[in-house]
Amino acid sequence: MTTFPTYEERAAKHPSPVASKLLRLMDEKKTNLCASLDVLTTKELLDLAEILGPNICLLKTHVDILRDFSMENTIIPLKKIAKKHNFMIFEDRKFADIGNTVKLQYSSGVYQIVKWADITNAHGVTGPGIVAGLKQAVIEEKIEEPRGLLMLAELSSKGSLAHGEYTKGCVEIAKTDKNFVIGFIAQHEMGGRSDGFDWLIMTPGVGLDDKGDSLGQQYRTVEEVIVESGSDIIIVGRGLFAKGRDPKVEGLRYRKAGWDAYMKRVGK
Ligand code: 5BU
Repeated sequence: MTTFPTYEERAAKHPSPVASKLLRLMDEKKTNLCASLDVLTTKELLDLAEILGPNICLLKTHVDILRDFSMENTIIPLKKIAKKHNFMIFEDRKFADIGNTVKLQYSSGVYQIVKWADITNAHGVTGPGIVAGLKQAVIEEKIEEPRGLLMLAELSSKGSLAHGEYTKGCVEIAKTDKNFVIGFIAQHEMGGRSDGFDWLIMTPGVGLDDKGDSLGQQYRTVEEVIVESGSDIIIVGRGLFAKGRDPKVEGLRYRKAGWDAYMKRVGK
């Protein structure tokens, strides 16, 4: 049977400062829960960040959903809450263009994602130039805090075309920059810790009460994702805060489920 190293052991050896910081805080806080907050207003985002903060390692945003986004009123307070509760921020931007365009999209426009998101992600459809373009934005903007990229290797939605050769191609693209690319958004492990890589696997489409939604989302349980599929981080959205759910209660519940599953996986 394969033995899985702990988050702590991986943190100590990881070549990426972002991955290392995240693995360390997961170990210290005892959580592998990423809250995905698809909400319409800054107030809802900040309120949920404050409530869920103690139970999460990562907060995932889609800032283009917010009606009232601003650096001053959204990002500055969000960063303060992140510092207070010790979690990192992941903007789920899903970049998908040629290197030069994504470089501009990452650094400029209304959102200036490179300035504040510890982690973002990209599709592999345009080839390895996407990694190089995003990395150039980090360098040219002289960002001092470390930044990390996840490649979208697999999706949770029904009928997704991201599988087989496409997924393998994403892994090859990830290998082009071992310090910047920290892992994958995927439904399964992507080659584990072979060839000197230690990919972080983050998995959306996680729900303990529902099987999916009416628009193609498919949910698997925490146990399926962490123990059976070897993922490292569970990404949970509506399971935490949909109408009728108490985010405080659900935050604790998913955190415990995620941590218990991790303990089982590492054999503790
Ligand atoms: P939910 O409310 O837990 O269904 O939200 C899931 C989030 O994860 C949502 O923000 C999606 O954009 C995101 N997601 C996903 O659901 N499935 C995927 O394969 C990818 C992202 Br990639």
